[in-house]
Amino acid sequence: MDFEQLYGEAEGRAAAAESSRALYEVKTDYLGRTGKVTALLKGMRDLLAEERPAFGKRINDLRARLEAMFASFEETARERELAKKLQSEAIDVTMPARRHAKGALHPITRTRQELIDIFAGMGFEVFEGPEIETDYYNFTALNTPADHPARDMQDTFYITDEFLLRTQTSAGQIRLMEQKKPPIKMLSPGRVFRSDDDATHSPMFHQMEGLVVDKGITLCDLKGMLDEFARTMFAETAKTRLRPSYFPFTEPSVEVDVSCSACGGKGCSLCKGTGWIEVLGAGMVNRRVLENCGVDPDEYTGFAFGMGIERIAMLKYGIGHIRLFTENDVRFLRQFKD
Ligand code: 2NM
Repeated sequence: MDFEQLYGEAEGRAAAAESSRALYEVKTDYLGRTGKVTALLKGMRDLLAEERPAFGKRINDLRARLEAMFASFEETARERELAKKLQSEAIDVTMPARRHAKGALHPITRTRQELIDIFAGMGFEVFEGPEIETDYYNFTALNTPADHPARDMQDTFYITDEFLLRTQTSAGQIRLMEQKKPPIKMLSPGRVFRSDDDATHSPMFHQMEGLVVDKGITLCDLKGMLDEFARTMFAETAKTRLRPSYFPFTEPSVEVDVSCSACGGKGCSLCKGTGWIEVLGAGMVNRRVLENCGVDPDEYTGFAFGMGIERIAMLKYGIGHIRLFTENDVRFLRQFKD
């Protein structure tokens, strides 16, 4: 067998191979376990002992040359295939992108976030209590006596004699006040439940209650904070007005009106000609509520406030019916894209 002829033939076939795979087959044909070079080695058995070393060396040289030759063709094939793959997978970055439909935050989520941002800016911490509460945290601790109308089965969704769906987020504030010593400055957003249903009331709605307890807190602190809130939430020129009211958990208690941002206080259909809109309830925390939480009312005082997020959103965006928030009509929801 002429080694040069064998090498030439292998090189010719390797050059003609169109892929790494085809090249591998050619290589196996020469250097594989049953290949032509391996066959030459096996043929050495028929040689005379003194001829074997020289012949063996020639085969090894041939094998080394073949291996180098195949390696070089393999390298070229790999480069060629990579270039082809890169070309076929190339992305035209100048092509216009497909349009993505963008959603919008629900107006309640948005209003809730806006309120949290305003109060967080004043140093309030957010605390969310459980939606299923006990009669104690929802009523008793909040100085709501057993014969109070708010306890009536008609207003509250009771689960058992002891458990109920909270009617106000202040239930959770009591839990925190029991655990944490003043100073306290917390904000409690969340769902509340009341058996109530008309254009402005829904059996589930969202509340945002705030509580501040420290030494020397007065109604003036409440009024100042409310003015700041009204200016940020409604209008730079907004003012607040306090009217006497009653809540079992505060004494004194107040209703808070904000000057109508639609007419600037002159009187319009939104404020029904009064120039004022009722926005929230508030007051100085009743000393009996502080006592119930282990806070000494002779050392500490506090103010608290509560508002319906739906009500705030309805005022801010001019929404006429509370049910619009839960109907999920996209024509309504789309209007809140920013
Ligand atoms: C309101 C009105 C007045 C209130 C009271 C408390 C607590 F936990 F300190 F007792 N939290 N929120 C409160 C006071 C809520 O909502 C109309």
